Amino acid sequence: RQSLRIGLIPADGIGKEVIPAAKAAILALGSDIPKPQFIDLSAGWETFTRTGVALPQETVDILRQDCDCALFGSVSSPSRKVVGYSSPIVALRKELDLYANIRPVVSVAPVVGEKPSVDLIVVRENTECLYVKQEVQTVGEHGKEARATRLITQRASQRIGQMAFELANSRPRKLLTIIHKSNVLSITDGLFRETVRSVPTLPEANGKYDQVTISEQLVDSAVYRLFREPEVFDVMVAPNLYGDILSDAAAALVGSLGLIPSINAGDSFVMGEPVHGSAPDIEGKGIANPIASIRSAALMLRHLGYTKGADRLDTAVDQVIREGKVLTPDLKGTSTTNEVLEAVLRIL
Ligand code: NAD
Ligand code: K
Ligand code: MN
Repeated sequence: RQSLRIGLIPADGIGKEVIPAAKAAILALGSDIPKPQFIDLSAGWETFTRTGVALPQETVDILRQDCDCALFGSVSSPSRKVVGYSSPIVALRKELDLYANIRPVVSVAPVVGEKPSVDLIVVRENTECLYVKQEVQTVGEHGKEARATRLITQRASQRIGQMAFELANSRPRKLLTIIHKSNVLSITDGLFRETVRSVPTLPEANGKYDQVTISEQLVDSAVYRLFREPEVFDVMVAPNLYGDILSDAAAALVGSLGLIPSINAGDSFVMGEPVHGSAPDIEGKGIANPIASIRSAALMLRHLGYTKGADRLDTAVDQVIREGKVLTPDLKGTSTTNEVLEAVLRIL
């Protein structure tokens, strides 16, 4: 491959501060990856207020036709209903069929507040559950009533299950925990649980996952356990909403959301994205932690097979964390986004 075409969608808030840092880190990899070519694309709340559309069709078309992969920052979605607005990241995941959200949470050093020996991956289903966003409000006998559809399909559960088994099988401990709430939601979560459980018995599995130990845990007690003994978890697979919540919770164990990367992965496209949102409380101050985004770039490159480039990014970031001298305020440091980036670039 001659070049690597990377769509950049910083979107809103600190996304605009951390995605440029990821870009700079990728550029520092030199010949360890094909020559990167960046394509700036718009989406988000600001785009919506400017143009009336949160996810321009042009952005989707360019991602599909002209990009090998993409990096997404974060959107500022309002908590109230705004006519015509819909979260562009939720839409993009569906448009590009990025059905798996893979979120590794790993402790690398005793950063302030960090629990040692956390080394887990949350595999979050990325296209359905309550995120189908079919909500209605009606008026009943006792006033307003709001309902939401929670969609769980065999197809989506099976492919996220396959992704989770693949990941678990590739790791030393080979442990997969299925997260659900089937004791209450026996039909929806029941289908998810059953379908994931049956992945090793599919003809195409063909004994591949024999070494994987399967366990399961109800989502509420999984959070409890995550806080008490996070070391018991290896790969956790969950429906969309539980996966979202679990990964933010796991982030707290290793010090900050500003450290946690993800990829949105499908069969033909991958988009790196820090797990955090647009962080309006620190936006514009230049103190957002760029590490989640740099690690997201590493995950994206690794997914594409550029292991050397990915390793270099991860090693540099880990070293900065371990040294503990140049850290942003979320990690009790006093450094800026740019100072952390500079420290990473010096190592690179
Ligand atoms: P958030 O993740 O933006 O922030 C939670 C807390 O973590 C804040 O205190 C913030 O300052 C801190 N934080 C997050 N990232 C950080 C970083 N890189 N460095 C330092 N500190 C960091 O969550 P929120 O406050 O609940 O949501 C804010 C907005 O983000 C909302 O509009 C929400 O819709 C949006 N959001 C978007 C995405 C996405 O783009 N996929 C994900 C989550 C939230
Ligand atoms: K994000
Ligand atoms: Mn989230």
